[in-house]
This record gives sequence, C-alpha cells and structure tokens, in this order.
Amino acid sequence: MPHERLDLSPAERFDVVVDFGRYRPGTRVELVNLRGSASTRRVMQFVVGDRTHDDSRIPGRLSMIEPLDPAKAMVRRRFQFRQGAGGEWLINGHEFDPTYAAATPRLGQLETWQLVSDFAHPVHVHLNPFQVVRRNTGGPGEFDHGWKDTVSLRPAEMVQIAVRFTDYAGRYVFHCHNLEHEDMAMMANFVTD
Ligand SMILES: [Cu+2]
Repeated sequence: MPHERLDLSPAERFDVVVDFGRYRPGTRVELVNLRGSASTRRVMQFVVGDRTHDDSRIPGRLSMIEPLDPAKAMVRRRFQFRQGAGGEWLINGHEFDPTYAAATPRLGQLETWQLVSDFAHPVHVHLNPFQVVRRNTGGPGEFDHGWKDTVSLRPAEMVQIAVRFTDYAGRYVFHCHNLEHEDMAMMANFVTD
C-alpha cells in the first residue's frame, strides 16, 4: 500500500520500500519526525546518487498474510488501559503484579482482545504477533495491516486484535510501550499452557 507518511507509535515497526527514482541526482531527502522537536525532529538524510540501472521490481504485494478470522475466536477478552485516580497507569484496574495472570490463553487457540484506552497507549504483546481486526466502529486503520507486535491506541479508542499463541508455554507480559507508562507498571502477565 503506498504511503507518503507513516503514523508510528513508540515500539511500532514497519517494513518499507522507498522509491527515490523520482528525485534528481544530488537531491537531499529528509526523514522527518513530524511530532518531534529540535534533535528529535530530523531523523535521517539521504543524498540521492547518480542515475543507475536497476532491474529490480517492487511486487504488487509485498507479502501474503493469512487473515485470522475473529468469528472463529474461542475466547474474547477486554483490557482497559487507563489512569487511576491517583495518577497510576492501570490495565483493567491493576498495576503490574508479577504474581497475577490477567489471562491464561491455551496454546493454539484463537482469541480476540479488545483494547480500550483513555490516553495514547501503544500496546505491545509478547510471544506471538497479532492482527488488528477492528478499530473503533470500522475495520483495521490505515497503518494496522499485517502482523504486528505493537498497536497504537489513541485516546478514547477501541482496537480489537486477533491473536493465537503457539510458541511456548509460560509466563509473558503485555504492556503499554510509552516508557513513562511501562515504568509506572502499566503491564500485566499472561500465562500460556
Ligand atoms: Cu500508556
């Protein structure tokens, strides 16, 4: 899908192919963080080189991904990411408690998780990637496609993800990836078996 810009929250990743073919040799192209200021604004500069022969082709589809069907989910969960009355950052009303499992998914079983926010929270899930199936009242947003391990929740949003944990039985975490929030215990365990 062609993009002129990408909305990236902390910890989100995108694979991109950049086409510099439309620029003349010597053109300086800057990658800019539109939300940054001073030293966090200008990320990287490219200087376009001389014209060269390139017989590579960008395929029509960069990858083939089998969509997870949320209608087949055996378990549905809901996690609310919000600030408590004392300023603490909570998931379903809890600060991180290493002894508490907020979910106990079975390996191989498809689940949907509804993630609800009061503030901007990039939600990162360990162990397996997931797919976004819904953002608010619509389907996946413009930057929600493909396999993800972090999804951007903006203030007062609902994002539904489909996830199937397959790799290992054990204890893992999911958490907000805003450093200030994860440092303030906006994190929870899930235990797979
Ligand atoms: Cu957060």
